[in-house]
Amino acid sequence: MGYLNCVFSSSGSQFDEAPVSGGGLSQNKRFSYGYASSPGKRSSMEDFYETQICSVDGQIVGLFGVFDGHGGVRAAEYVKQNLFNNLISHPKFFTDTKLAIADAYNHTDSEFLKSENNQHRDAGSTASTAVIVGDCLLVANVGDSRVIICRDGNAIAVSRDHKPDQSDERQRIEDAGGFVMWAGTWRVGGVLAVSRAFGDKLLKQYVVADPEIEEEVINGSLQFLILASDGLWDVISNEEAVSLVQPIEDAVAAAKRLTQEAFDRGSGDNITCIVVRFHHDNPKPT
Ligand SMILES: *[C@@H]1O[C@H](CO)[C@@H](O)[C@H](O)[C@H]1NC(C)=O
Ligand SMILES: *[C@@H]1O[C@H](CO)[C@@H](O)[C@H](O)[C@H]1NC(C)=O
Ligand SMILES: CC(=O)N[C@H]1CO[C@H](CO)[C@@H](O)[C@@H]1O
Repeated sequence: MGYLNCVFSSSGSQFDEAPVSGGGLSQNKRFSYGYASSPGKRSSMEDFYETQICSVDGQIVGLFGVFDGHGGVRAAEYVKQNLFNNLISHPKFFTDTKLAIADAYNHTDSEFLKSENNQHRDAGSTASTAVIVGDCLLVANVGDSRVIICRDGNAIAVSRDHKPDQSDERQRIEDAGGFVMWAGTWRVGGVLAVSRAFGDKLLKQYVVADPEIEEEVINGSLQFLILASDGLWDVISNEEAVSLVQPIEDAVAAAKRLTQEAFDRGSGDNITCIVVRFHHDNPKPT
């Protein structure tokens, strides 16, 4: 287990009516972040998020995640509380970060399912995470909380939404003996509108927590990163999000602006976003 010293950590607040926001700056000043979260026009909040800047074995690591729950808050809250701890304590966190991420997703899901024994309603959650280690950005996701980056002014999606009507996802589900059915939207087993998730015990054979992982180089062309729940992406395109954030230097103000815009456009869902800005004018750590 690595030496761990978390200097800043924030929590998703479950039943807050008003939007919450906040942010921070890494000690080496190479990146800053802001988050904003609003229950939107519905009454309960099932979006959770986590932001941490930690020192693991003396190296600064950024950890950011958005977890959009369904069927209650249990899965989203569990993933928020455990996923990053499981990740940074993985023996291969530095030497094979991709493997560590895949293992941490799998392990966290298994442990959550074990804890779910006496529940009669299935709970599940998406997870989209961004991990900053040195000059490397690793984005992983299950579900539809999309992550995009802005590189040289261009909006680039670095996660893929896991929807049951994606042909390869549908094939994977059918190969496992499941089915995809239209019920207002395409749903696994006629029930669930995402094809990968944490939890969802009854659909687990089909709805896996196996993340897709994308690696990006942090260099002068990488300007910022946005992670958000579908409450935002339902009403704002990737390009619009980049245009909105680009002129706003302060990451907290940018996250608030995005959330407000989604709300103003009538998003009826929970809205949560995290903006991470990279600062290239600061010296690299030695
Ligand atoms: C997840 O872990 C279990 C053991 O806990 C293992 O059997 C399974 O193959 C793993 N799945 C993936 C996708 O790594
Ligand atoms: C940064 O990395 C990207 C993607 O790997 C590459 O296309 C680009 O040329 C690099 N830009 C700079 C300024 O190093
Ligand atoms: C306040 C709000 O929008 N709550 C919703 C958050 O998202 C979950 C899952 O989509 C809904 O079930 C909640 O009603």
